[in-house]
Amino acid sequence: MKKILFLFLLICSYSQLNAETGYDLWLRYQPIQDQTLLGKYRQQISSMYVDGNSETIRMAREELTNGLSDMLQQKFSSPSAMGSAASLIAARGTSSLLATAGIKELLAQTGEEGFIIISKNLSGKKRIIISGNTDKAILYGVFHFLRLLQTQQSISNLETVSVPKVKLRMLNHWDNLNRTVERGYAGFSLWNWHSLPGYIDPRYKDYARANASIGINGTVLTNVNANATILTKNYLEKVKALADVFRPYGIKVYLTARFSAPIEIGGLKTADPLDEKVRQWWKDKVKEIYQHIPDFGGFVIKANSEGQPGPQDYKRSHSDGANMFAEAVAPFNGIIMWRAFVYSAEKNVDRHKQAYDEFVPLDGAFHKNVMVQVKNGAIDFMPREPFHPLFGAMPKTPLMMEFQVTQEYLGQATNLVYLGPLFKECLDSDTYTSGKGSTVAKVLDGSFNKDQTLTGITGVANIGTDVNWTGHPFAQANWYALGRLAWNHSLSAEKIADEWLRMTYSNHTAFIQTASKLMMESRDIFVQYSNPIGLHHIMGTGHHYGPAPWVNNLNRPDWNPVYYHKADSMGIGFNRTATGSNALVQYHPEARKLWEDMNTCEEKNLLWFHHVPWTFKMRSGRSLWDELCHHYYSGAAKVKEMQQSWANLNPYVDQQRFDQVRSLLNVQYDEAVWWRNACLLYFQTFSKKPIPGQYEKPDKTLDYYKSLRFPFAPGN
Ligand code: BDP
Repeated sequence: MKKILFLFLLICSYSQLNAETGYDLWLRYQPIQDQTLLGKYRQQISSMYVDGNSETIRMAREELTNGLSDMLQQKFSSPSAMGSAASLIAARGTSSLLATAGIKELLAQTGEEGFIIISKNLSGKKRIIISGNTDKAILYGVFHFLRLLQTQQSISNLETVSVPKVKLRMLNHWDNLNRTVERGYAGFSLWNWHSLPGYIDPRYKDYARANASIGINGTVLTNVNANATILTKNYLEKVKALADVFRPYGIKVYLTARFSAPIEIGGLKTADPLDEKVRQWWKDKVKEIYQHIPDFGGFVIKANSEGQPGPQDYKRSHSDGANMFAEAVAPFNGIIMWRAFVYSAEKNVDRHKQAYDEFVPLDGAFHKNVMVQVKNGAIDFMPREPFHPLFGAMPKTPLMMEFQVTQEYLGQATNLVYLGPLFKECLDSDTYTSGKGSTVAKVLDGSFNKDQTLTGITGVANIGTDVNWTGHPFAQANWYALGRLAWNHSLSAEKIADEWLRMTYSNHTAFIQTASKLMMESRDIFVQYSNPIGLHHIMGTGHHYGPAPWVNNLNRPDWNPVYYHKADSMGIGFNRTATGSNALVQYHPEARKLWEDMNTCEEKNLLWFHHVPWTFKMRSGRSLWDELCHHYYSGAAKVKEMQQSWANLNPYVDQQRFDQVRSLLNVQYDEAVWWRNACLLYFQTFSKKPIPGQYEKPDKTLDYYKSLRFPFAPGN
């Protein structure tokens, strides 16, 4: 009876949680409720001092003051007189305050951005020291320290040394100058170009704070499908205004460069990268940019891809193009990220193979300040995709990972899909290119090339003007995960989900257990009801919303879903073995072994690499057709379970965010059933086999699903 009463009171108290919009992301700094813990924290942090005067230090001080005051519910400040008396000191290693701290050796390991957080006896008093070699490092340390409190960790004996594994940790915004966002599902672009530079929306600062809190240090403001107007004087002043807001948070600004800009805004007749006038035009343009933004990061360039102009228009190579830009930005320490996302409809070659075929011969031909930016897989950010064969295949060229945080192919903003497991699956894949254990992550971080100075991970942003930034409340976790993994690719997806949940919702154990499971399973569930067993690229045309495996009438064969699933009366799947397109040959023989033989191929990628008979016996004992039905039906059924799990979490979540997730899970269920029914009814026209009797039959016809249209679907 007592127990029930307690539970009742607990539920009452939780349901009074204040409504939240989600705007604060994971930086909510909620008052700590656990009185024992609060007492301990208050004792350990009785006073604080942040040493220094730079803008960055001011931001660190502001964050620490606000964070501690809110969480510990007592007023904190950082009085300049206090200095050595404080129990929490954040200061550079060179600060006189830390002269006797004995941290030199530690700081020798942390480079420019890494930090330490240690407990130490200093002048007879136990203290917590946050330190690094730069102000930016201290800012990162401050955010990390706040996270320890937010996630209710012990701060008794701290000995953290944290150094980012890659140098460039970025977001790519696919934002257009008219504020639409290509593949954006969270409203419009944050960048209000029209009111910039005069009006600085406070949101710009909050954007920078959020990024700095997870270690992101670069942002590409514009769409890869670039518009040359961003490079005109008017717009550069606007870019400068944003760069000024981001700078104190350690974030550099980058732009996309349209290859044909010399013609479009420069009045030249050509954009040939070997033409002297063109080269000079870019040099002048770059100089102008640096006059506005002295620490401008550089350019991302999509060239000769999906209709974008590029060097091949002039019979020049990708390296000719990239090196022209590299030369222009080199005097200012700028870098070029040249995208490897290229495939041509004219070539009758499996799209999977084209980037590798074009780029591997260019290994070693790029200037030192060029990175080749490679998507995680060879096709296109699919729900599940083997790692891109370029990883490990260009040992002389630094490769930048491009993940897609925005869920173009993973349920957009209506489906709860946590991408941590997807990112990790790719990062942990073994390329075998420098022996066993040559994971994609190690290729990226330069483990196999001592001379590699540029390393990086970027993600296509999922951020827009929606009040909660990302549309789906749980999509915030994907932004968070990208940053955390870019900092430390060896973190597990579980650990990241756990941190995010604690900071974004609640530290309550019952909440964490259920919500973490929900997140960790969500990506596999999405794959099951949309693209199981290695199916890919079977989504709706243009907007990419929902299923449309039947589409076969697009201009380019490699844009048609039928090109990818190849269903016929015999079976289904893309034969990429030696008897088919032989894309497999692009992988190291050891890596290839996972997939080469239909009988031993990992089942999750089976149809990616093989055309498999409908009657093929799967490991479950079922035929391929029955297995396909099993996946589609159990995937949809699991969304029902997700709904139930979420319903149980009502006591721990404020009503506003709870309701939004609940409603979206209802939408997600409907969409799962739509994927399931549409795909199975269509594939059944080839397999000619019944949907096994235990499953409820689709209540709509294939024609109905084919007739659906979404003229205003977002992000298109
Ligand atoms: C595809 C998107 C398209 C992008 C392209 C790219 O559908 O909008 O422009 O990738 O990465 O997945 O360039």
